Amino acid sequence: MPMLATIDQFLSRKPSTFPGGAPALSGLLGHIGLVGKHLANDLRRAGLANILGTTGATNVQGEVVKKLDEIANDTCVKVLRESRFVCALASEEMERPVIFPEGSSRGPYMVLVDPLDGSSNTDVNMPLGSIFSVVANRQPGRTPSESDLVRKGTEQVAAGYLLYGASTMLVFTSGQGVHGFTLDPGIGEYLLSHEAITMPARGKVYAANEGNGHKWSAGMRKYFDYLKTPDKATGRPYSARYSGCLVGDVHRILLGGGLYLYPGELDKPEGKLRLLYEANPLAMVVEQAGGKASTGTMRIMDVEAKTLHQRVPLIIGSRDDVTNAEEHIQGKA
Ligand code: AFP
Repeated sequence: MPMLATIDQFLSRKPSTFPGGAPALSGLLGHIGLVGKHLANDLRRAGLANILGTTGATNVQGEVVKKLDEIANDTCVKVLRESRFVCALASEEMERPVIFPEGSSRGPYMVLVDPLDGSSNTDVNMPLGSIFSVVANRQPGRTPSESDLVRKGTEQVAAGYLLYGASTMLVFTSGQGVHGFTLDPGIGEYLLSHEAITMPARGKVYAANEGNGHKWSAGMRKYFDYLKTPDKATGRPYSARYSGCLVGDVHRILLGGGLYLYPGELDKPEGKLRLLYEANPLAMVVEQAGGKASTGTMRIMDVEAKTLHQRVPLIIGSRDDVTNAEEHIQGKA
């Protein structure tokens, strides 16, 4: 069996459209991967290291902060502060971004992260993730401002996630397909396990918190009735698969098809999920695998970015399933 490629070996195989080329992308992913190695190590021993439970504080989202949320955010800041590729970092856990001190060698990339996605799973040993979005400083060498980080999804130059499941994976795109690397804890290296992931146009599963169903529009509720109505020809009813971790659910759908929905609610039309470091990066990944990501009425990556922590309804997954959901939401089905 040939030796599985590392991220650097894989990226140097073909020309890269990433600004700065394959070496820059490989270097940046190497540092994001290092965040993953630290967090995978912490999570594996979390029950032994008194790092379960909450800190007692609440974050900018008004959510109770888990000890592991704080550890994950600190790890992102510490590792990316030392990265010569990164000049700024924004995070779900920080009200304002960190603009790293100017340095001649500091690179033009700005990273936006959800350091620990699915934190309601931390204390019950269920899947967790980290999500990252990368945009380029519009004026390399000039110290960026917060507004330089608030960008449309179409301006991302790379995006992806780390999945902390039975194994730890790094899945990313830089606009040239979606590729998955699995961490081999024995050698501490991410090795190519899923090259050029493509999604089926339609799936058999859906992921949503149906406990919120009474807050949804009539069109959305009609779509869920559609999903659960038996019909052999269209493979219905679909099965419900909701893990409490967006990364885990999207990873399942990326490999097997289907869709994840966190709709807007009648009293909260913007929904729960954050545009810049949850919806946009996963939208870039899913689109690059042939899928689709929508608010229900428009493409996620075309949504105007206005504030760092803005929320957006998210329907993401197999192309035909998302289109079908949109038609129900818009009253066309
Ligand atoms: P947390 O990271 O705050 O737990 O939120 C997780 C998440 O953003 C996403 O990973 C889940 O799919 C979704 O929210 C869970 O939300 P509900 O608890 O409202 O179902």
